Amino acid sequence: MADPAGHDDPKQEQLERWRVAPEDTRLTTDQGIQVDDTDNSLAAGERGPTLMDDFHLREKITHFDHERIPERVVHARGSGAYGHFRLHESLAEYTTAEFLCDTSLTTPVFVRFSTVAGSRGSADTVRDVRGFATKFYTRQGNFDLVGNNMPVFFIQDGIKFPDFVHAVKPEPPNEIPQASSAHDTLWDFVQLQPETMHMMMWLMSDRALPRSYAMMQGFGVHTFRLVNAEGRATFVKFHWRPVLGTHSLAWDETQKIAGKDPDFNRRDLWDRIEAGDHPEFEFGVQLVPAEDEHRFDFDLLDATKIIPEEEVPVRTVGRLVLDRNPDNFFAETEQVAFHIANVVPGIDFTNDPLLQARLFSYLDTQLIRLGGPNFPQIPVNQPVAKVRNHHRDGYHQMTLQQGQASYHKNTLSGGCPAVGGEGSYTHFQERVDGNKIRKRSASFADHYSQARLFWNSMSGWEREHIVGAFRFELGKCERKQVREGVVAQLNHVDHDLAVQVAKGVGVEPPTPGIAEGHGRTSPALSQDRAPADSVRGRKVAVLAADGVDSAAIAAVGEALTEAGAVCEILAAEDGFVQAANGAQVEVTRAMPTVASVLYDAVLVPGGEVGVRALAQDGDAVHFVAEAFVHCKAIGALGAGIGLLERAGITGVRFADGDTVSDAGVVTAEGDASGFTSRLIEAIAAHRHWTRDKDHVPA
Ligand code: HDE
Repeated sequence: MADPAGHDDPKQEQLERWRVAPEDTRLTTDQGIQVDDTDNSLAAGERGPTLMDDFHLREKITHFDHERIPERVVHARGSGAYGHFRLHESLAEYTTAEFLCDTSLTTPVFVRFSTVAGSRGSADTVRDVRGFATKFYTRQGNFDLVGNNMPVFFIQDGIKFPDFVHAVKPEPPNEIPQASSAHDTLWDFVQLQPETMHMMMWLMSDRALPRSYAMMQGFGVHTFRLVNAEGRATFVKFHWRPVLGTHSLAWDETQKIAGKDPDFNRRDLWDRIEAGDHPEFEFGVQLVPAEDEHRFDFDLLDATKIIPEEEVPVRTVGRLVLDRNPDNFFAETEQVAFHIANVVPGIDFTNDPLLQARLFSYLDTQLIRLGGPNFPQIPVNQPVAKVRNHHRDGYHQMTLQQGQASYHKNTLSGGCPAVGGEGSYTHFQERVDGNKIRKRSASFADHYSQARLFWNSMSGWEREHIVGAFRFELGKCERKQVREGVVAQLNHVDHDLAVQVAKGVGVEPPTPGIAEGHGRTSPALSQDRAPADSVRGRKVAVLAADGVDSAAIAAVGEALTEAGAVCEILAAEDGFVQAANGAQVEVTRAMPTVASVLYDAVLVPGGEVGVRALAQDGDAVHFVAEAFVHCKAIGALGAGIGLLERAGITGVRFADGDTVSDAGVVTAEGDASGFTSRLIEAIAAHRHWTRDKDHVPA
C-alpha cells in the first residue's frame, strides 16, 4: 500500500487486514450466526417475559456492558493521526538508528496529541500542556518519542509525579474543577515546590492555548543519547517545529470555544487531514558532545531546563507529515500504547531521574488500561518489524505460536529465535558508580534562572498575557496564603512580574531585591517570531444578508481559497441569501450555530441593504466586535465598513484617507484592488495582539 506521496507504507499494509467495512454485509453474532431480528427481544408471548434462549440479546448487552476501558490517568483526552517521517540529513555520524541515517527511507508514524489534566470528554481548549506522542514504525522496531508541546517539566524526579498529578487533577472532595489548573491544590503544590516555576511560566504563557495541533512545537523534553557504530554517545534533545508556525488562541476565546465547540482542536486536525491540508512538522536535534556534559550552568539531566537554542542550535534533519485519519477512534487513538522505553538501536537513555521513572510507568499503566500483557499485538501498536520471542499466553493472546520450545536456549526449535546478530540493541556502556542515596543533586538546585530567561525573552503582549493568566489562576484560589506563597515564588523570578500579579490578586506586593536579574534572553522562546506567512487552513467567516454584494464574495473568497484558507458564508438563517444583483448565494452555516471564536478572520462584504440588515442583527454585530477583541483580521468592503462602526470599532472610516484603520483591520471603500492581498497578509499574521481593543465590549 502506498501513502499519498506514493511511497510504500508497510504499516498501512499491515492494518489493512484488520479493517472491516460495512458494505454488503449481514448482521451476525460474534459467532458468525446471521441474525433475523435485532430490534425485539425473544419473549414468551407479546407481553411476556424475555427468554434466556435469546443468545443474541445476551451477547449484545454483555458486549455493550464491557465497552469502556479505564481512561489514561493523565493525557486522557487526545486525538491521533497517521503520517510519514522523511529524513533529509543523515545522522549516521551520531547514531546507528537506521531511520535517522538513511535518507531514502520513509518511516510510517502514528501521532497522538493530547491535553493532560482533563478527562476523556473534557474540552480541547483548556489551559494545559499538550502531549505530542509519536510512534515511529521503523524497520528496526518501534521508537516512541513521547513528548510535550513545552520543552520542560513541572518536576525533576519521577517520584514527585503522583503528587503533582494529584495536585493538578480535580480536587478529591467534589471532583472540581475539570481540566483546569486554576485551583488551590495545584498552586499549593507550586508554592512549596519551586522547581515548578520554569514550567509554570510556560503554562501561564500562550503556549498552553494552541490554535491548532498543526501550530504547536513538540519537544522530547529529556536529554537522550544517540550512539553511533563505534559506540560513541552524543547527548540529544529532540524537537518538532510546525511548518505553519507556533500560534495560540486568546484566553477569553479558549473559554468560549470550550462551550461552543469542545472538540475544536480535534475537529481542526481531522478536517485538515480530510481536506488534504496535511499538518507538517520539521524534526530537529540539539546535539551535545559527551565531553561537553558539564559545560552548561544547568544539568543536562534536569528536565526543568532547556538548552537555549542560541547556545546549541537546533539542526533540522527531517520532516513529519500527518496525512491519514484513523478509521476507528477507540481501536486506534484510544488503544495506542506509547512507552518511552520503546527505543531502537542507536538511541539510548540518560540518568535523568524523571525519565528513569517514566521507563517504569508506561508499561505498567498499559497493563491496567489495556487489560494484560498482549497489548503490543493490538494493530495500532504492532511494529512493522518482525516480533519473535518466548512470551506466551496472557489475556487475548492473538498469536498462534508454533513449536514445543518456548524457552531459550533450546534445541527443539533449532535454537530459535536466536539471540544477537547484526542490528541487535546494545545498551550504551555508561560507567556508573555511587552510594545508594535519596538526594537531589546540587546541580539541580537553580529553579529560577531559566524561568527568568523565559520571562526576559517575552515580547510586551506575551508578558501581558502571562500576567493575566497568573491573575486568573491565582484569583481562583480560595486561600490567600496560597496566592501569597506563589507571589513570593514569582518574586524570585522577576520582581516586576510578582508585583503585577500581586496587585491583581489582592496580595501585598513583595519587596524588591530578591530576584537576581541575569539580563539574559533567548529570542527563540518568543512566539512573536513565529512564521506568519501562510493562511493554510485558516477559517474565514463571510457575513451575509439579503442584498449582499455577491461579486465581492466571489472575488475575495476565490483568492482566499486559492491561498489555502477555508471560507464559510454565514447568515442569520441557513439556505440562501439573495444578493443585490439578484443572484442566490448559498449559506454555509446559520450564524446561531457558530460563533466568531470558531474563525480566524471575518469578512464583511459590501451591499447597502445587506449591511443594514447585519447592523440590526445583534449576532452579526457581536460577531465582528468579538473578532476585534480577539485581535483577528477583519476585512470590510464598501458599505460593510458600516458594520465595523456599529460594532464600536472606531477610527475605521476616517483614518486620514488611509483604508487601514487599525492593525489587522483591512478596509476598502470602492475599488477593491489591493484589498485582498492586504487581507491575506493580515490573516497570515495570525493575530494582531497589540491592537487597542479595551473599548470594545464583547
Ligand atoms: Fe507521561 N504518562 N509521565 N509525561 N505522558 C502517560 O502513560 C508519566 C511525562 C506524556 O498519547 C501515561 O499511556 C510519569 C513527561 C504523553 O497515549 C503514564 C512521568 C512527558 C502522554 C505517564 C511522566 C510526558 C503521557 C498515562 C514522570 C513529556 C500521552 C497513560 C516521571 C516529555 C501518551 C499512558 C498518549 C502519558 C507517566 C512525565 C508525556 C501514567 C510517571 C516529562 C504525551 O504512564
